Parts: sequence; C-alpha cells; structure tokens
Amino acid sequence: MADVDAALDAAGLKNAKVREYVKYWAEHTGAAGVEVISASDDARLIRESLEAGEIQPAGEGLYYSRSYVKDTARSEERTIVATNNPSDAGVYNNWRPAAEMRPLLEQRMRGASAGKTMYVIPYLMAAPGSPLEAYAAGVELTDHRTVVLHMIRMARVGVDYVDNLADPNSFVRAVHVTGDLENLGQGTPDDQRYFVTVADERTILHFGSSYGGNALLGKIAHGLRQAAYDGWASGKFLAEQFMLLGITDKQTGRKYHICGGFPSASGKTNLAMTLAPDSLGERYHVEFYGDDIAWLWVDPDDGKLYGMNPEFGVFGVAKDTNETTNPTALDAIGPGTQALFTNIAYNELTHEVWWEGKTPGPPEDVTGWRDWTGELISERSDANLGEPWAHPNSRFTTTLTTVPNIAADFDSPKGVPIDAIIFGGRTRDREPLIRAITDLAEGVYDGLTLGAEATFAAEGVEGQLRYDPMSMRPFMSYPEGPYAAHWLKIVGAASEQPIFAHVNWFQRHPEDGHFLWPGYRENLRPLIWLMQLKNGEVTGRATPVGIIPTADELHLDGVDITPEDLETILTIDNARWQQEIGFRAKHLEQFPGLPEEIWQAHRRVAAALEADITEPQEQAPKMCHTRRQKG
Ligand code: OXD
Ligand code: MN
Repeated sequence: MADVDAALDAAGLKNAKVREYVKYWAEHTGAAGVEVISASDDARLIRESLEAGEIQPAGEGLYYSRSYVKDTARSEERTIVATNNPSDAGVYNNWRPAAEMRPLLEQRMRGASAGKTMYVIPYLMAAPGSPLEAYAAGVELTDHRTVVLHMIRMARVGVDYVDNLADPNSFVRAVHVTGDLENLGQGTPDDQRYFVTVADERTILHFGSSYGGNALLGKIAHGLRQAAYDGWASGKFLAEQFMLLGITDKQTGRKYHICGGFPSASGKTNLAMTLAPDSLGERYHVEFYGDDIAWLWVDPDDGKLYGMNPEFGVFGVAKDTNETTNPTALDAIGPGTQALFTNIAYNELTHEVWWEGKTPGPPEDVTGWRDWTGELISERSDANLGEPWAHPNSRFTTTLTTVPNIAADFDSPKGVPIDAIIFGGRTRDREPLIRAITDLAEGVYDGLTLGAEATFAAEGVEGQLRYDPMSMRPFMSYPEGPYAAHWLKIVGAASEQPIFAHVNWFQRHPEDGHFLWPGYRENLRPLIWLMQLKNGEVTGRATPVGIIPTADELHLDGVDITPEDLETILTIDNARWQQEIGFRAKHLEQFPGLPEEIWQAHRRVAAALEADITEPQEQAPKMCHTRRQKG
C-alpha cells in the first residue's frame, strides 16, 4: 500500500483537495506507490523509461515508443460525456447519466493499477495568469510512465499550478488507468474500454488505453470536452479544436491572428506551422501559436475577441510530414528537441526513424528496420511486403518551444486578439479557394456545416460531406443547439467582429484529378487577402456563399497554377451548391433548439443561390459546364 502522504509531502503538494483526491484513487486503484511529477523530472523519467525498455533512443535527445497494437487511436464509440442532466444529451456527445457511468468506471478501475506506480501530474491548460486560469488547472493520475512523458511535453506541469488556486477545489480530476491492454476486447462486442468525461462534476475517467487523446487527459478530454462544457456553463468562453497562427506585415507593422477548425486529414497542423512563401517572405512573417486547440473569449475591458492555445506542445500526425509539407515540424522534432515518436518505423541498429511520406520511399537497406508493430521488415512475408512501415496515426510529440517560428508572445496570459476564424475541409469540388463571410450568424452557420469528404465511397452519397461541426464532432460535450447559441453569444459580444472564411486547398481537376491549388506555403496568400478584405484594402467579388477574391487581388507571383485552374477555384458552382444546401438542411434538422439566426442564415444563402442560378452564364460559365458533365 502506497504511503501517499509521504509522497505528497516530499513533493511539497499542499492543496488539501488534491491530496484527498490522490489518496482516494491511490487506494481505489491499488497502486503500489505514488510519485508527484513536475516538468523538471523529465530527464530522470526519460532515463528510467530507457532503462525499462519502454522507450528507445532515436538520435540525440529523441525517443521512440510503440503502443500496444490494438491501441493506436482515439475510440469515438467508447467515448462518453456524462452529466447529471438528461437535457445535456446532444447528437454527437454520446451522453449517458453520470450516475450510471461513475460506478461503472470505478468498478473497472478498482485494483487495476496494482503493482504499478501512480504518477500524479498537476497541470495547467493555459499560460499562468490567463483570465481562464480558473478552468485550466487539473491533476492527471496515470499508471503509465510514457503517458507522463507525453503530458510533460503537452501541458505545463508542476505542483505550483494546483497549490495556489484561488479555489483549491477548482481543478479537473483526470484519472487514467491503463488496464490489461491485451485482454480488453478492443473493437469487439465485449470491449471493456471507457473514456468518460463527467462534465458537470469536472471529472475525467479513462480506462483501457495508453494512447494519445485516450490517455493524455489534459489535451482533448480537458482542453476540449471539459473546457467546452465549462465555457458554456460559465457563459464565458469557447473551447474549440482550432489551430492559431499570427501573420505580421513587416511593411505596415500590423500583426494579425487567425484561428480555425479543420476536420482530420485536412491539413490543420501543416497550416498552423506554415511559413510565408519565398516571394512573400520579405514582407510577411508567420508565427505559430498552436495546431490543435484554441480557447476564445471576449475581454470586457477592450471588447475584443481573444484566443489562446491551452496546450504546451504538439501531438502531430507523422505521416506525410516532410520538407515540403511541414519543414517547421521537422525542425521541431530534430536532434536535441526531446521529441518522442510513437508507432513509426524504427531502426534498432542506427536509431533512425521513418514514416510514410518522410521521404518518397522507405530506406532501401532494410537492415535493422522494424515496423510500428515491432516486426523486422526483413522478415516480412510476401503478403505483408506492401504494408505501411508506420501506423497511419503514428505521432510525434514535442513542446511548442521547439517550433522555430513559435510566436514570441505564445505564453502571454492575455492571449492574442483574433482577426479571423476560418473553417476548411477537404473537398474535391464546389468549395472555392476561399470565401469570406462578414455576418456572424452566417459564419457560425458555415462552421456548423463544416465537413470533409467521406474517405471511402460506402460511407456516403457522392458529393456529400461527413459533417464535422466546427471540427468538434468527436469533442462535443453539450447539445448542438445551445452550442450554436453559445457561439453567437460569445463572439457576438465582441465590439470588433472577426471576419469568417471558408478555405479549401484540395479542389481537384474533374478529369485528371490533379490538385488545382499548390497548397502548403502558398496557403498564406488567401489568408493575406482575407486580412486585406477585412481592412477594406480589397473588395473581392460577392457571391451567394461569401466574398471571393478576384484573381488580381491574390498575390500570385511565383505560384504554379494555370489560368483555368485559378478560375475554377475562384468560382461558385451553383448547381453543386444547391445540392449541398439540401444536405445541409437535413444535417441541421437533427439539432433541436438551433437558434433562429442560424436557420435565417441558411435560408438567406439558399435564397441567394436560387436567385443567382437564373444567370449561370455570368456567374461561372466554365465551372458549371464542367461540373454538370461530371453529373
Ligand atoms: C486528435 C488529436 O485526435 O489532436 O484530434 O490528437
Ligand atoms: Mn486534434
């Protein structure tokens, strides 16, 4: 039996509420010992993990780990938001009564950490001094040392973050118990895993995984689900799965901040870490704030909308990260950064790492290389030769400060004023390069109807999106109607309204399928146009679904694009849009209590499209023709 008091005393942890919580769970899970963690413990924990074989060296100051083969991603089906109020049930939050889930999780966790150390990780999901600090403190308890290493990179970790709380009880209780991974029936009808946020009790209970968002509880469970619920319940803020970047115009000295949501596989991390294209580098400097989460609020003193990234690190998808797609990320996981890799391919002789898309092909000499499951590549059977070396959801974990263009004020407690909120899916047709929206309700409507193409045909109707409102579908913690109302209320309170925009880097040629826009660093150009539009320096062209740049308003020097492709991505395909409006109506009808402003926005856009179709030749001669052929 662990001597909890001795461990807490040794760490100088005084908060009586935290001590009570740790004692309860140490006893309940049967942990053999308790250890309180601060970020300064990292080097020691790394040494211990290397000695125990839990991680392996991957070059100077770099480390590699593998997770259990059936534990490689978040599980949406096993993730639940529980509260004491049935009216908190939404379409996406998988709501269950707290009175049902708490006992179930307690039962799963009873004695389940026997023989293991319980690590106590006090953390803060904010810069200290943030106006949202009261919602940011938490204490994760975990029985997995690699999870501790990840949390130290992803959150601000230390005893002081919970010892000086204005209200000693106002920390999120985040309990992570790994369980017997080999006997949990992952993905079967007898699945034992549960990932539960008891939102109105500010308690997170995750059982049955040691991977990513299932186990690093500061990130998604607290930073998104719990924080979104707290932001709504307090009426004070929004917590969204958004990236956040800054653009400085060196000529005028003005700095802009843009945040926004992208469903997975739509290039959010690459955009967050982008650099200015060479030809614009003299004038514009881009800074990185965050790639995954933003909390947004209005400062009552100046009436501006502010945003901040509550995380302290990046948990990025490794696949396809390379010098073209994301050179900044490669620097952030280079020698000496203390980055941790999970589930990529590893060479046990040279300690090199590799993932699909890092280089055009895998290393030619396969000596020493093992795939993410630990199999030697040289021993693969013929049937397995074509299998990926890295898991598609393999990751790198590194702190924000390793990112070369991290913003100088990333740690500012005040946050940064938000100029624009953008949404972007992966859409092969219909969505232009960028369309700006100046009306709040239309902007929120656009976020609610965000989606990405279904990844395989069986999942959906041709041309129909898998909707992912605000890119929050897996993280919604309260019902969608009140969620939309809360958006209107928070952003509506700002005296200076942000501009909204929808972007799409992924439109393809209907015949040969090539991407019409080169993407990556060039994506800065439409964002610069958006800032110029907000400043009244350009006017764009009004369409039923927003304002689109004219070709000469975009700074296109050095961009490899044909005039035809450019015209296509700066045009509205009215027929496809009218079809989309039908899909949208069905999507929104699922959400009871959706504010009337959202329905009015929907009807306004629908009516504008109908009015517009009477003049298709003027609107988009080429585009309409091509798309109709496609059917
Ligand atoms: C996610 C993540 O799962 O950011 O969305 O890890
Ligand atoms: Mn994410």
